[in-house]
Amino acid sequence: MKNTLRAIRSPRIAAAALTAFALATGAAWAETVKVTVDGMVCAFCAGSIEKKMKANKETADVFVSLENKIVAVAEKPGMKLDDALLRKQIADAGYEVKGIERVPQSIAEIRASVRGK
Ligand SMILES: [Cu+2]
Repeated sequence: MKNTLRAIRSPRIAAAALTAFALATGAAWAETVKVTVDGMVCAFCAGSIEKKMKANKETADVFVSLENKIVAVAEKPGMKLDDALLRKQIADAGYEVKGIERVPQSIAEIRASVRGK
């Protein structure tokens, strides 16, 4: 029991447990494309990337965190953004993409976790 509690405190295992719970209960499932971007230094950088991401027809919502170097893009239901296209769009705008991952979080959850730091 003690080990179980310790395991649940691990963020990775907690996330896995949440995933299992959401799948088991059929709760609304969110996946967000989380891009780590280098070179954003001001609100203008953030705004221009946000605008670019919003122009893609697959985009439902965008959240940019300058401090955390995050550009999070939510996709419209049933639509999928092309990672290579996002990479190119951000690079063409003059920023460096450090990584792209799909995370099991909504934009609101990412925003909340960033604010909580
Ligand atoms: Cu700037």
